[in-house]
Amino acid sequence: MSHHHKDEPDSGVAVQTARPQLRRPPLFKVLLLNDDYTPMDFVVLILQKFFGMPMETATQIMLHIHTRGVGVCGVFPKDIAETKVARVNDYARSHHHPLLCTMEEM
Ligand code: TYC
Repeated sequence: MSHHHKDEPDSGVAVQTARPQLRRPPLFKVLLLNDDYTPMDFVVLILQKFFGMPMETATQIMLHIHTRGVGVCGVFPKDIAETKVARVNDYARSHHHPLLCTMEEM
């Protein structure tokens, strides 16, 4: 049972073929910025609460940010990174700290 009829004109509908390769979604670094006012303990708490770090790792990262000005909290797909940034900034603001969280494409 063929669908092809030689008398039938071409419908003109084009069907596009899919890309042969699936591309990995872009990744984003979530960053914390240093400031002069946010308490060190609060930054350590943030790194534990939102990024699942143990206290020792969180302390090392916090001290890196304090010394160098900026540090990476983790690497995530865009939507996850955006959610982390929003939640960290909301949490910091709700505790009246100026701590700033941002993201950057890798
Ligand atoms: N610099 C702050 C202080 O001396 C501590 C701090 C660390 C603030 C990391 C922000 O992302 C930060 N209290």
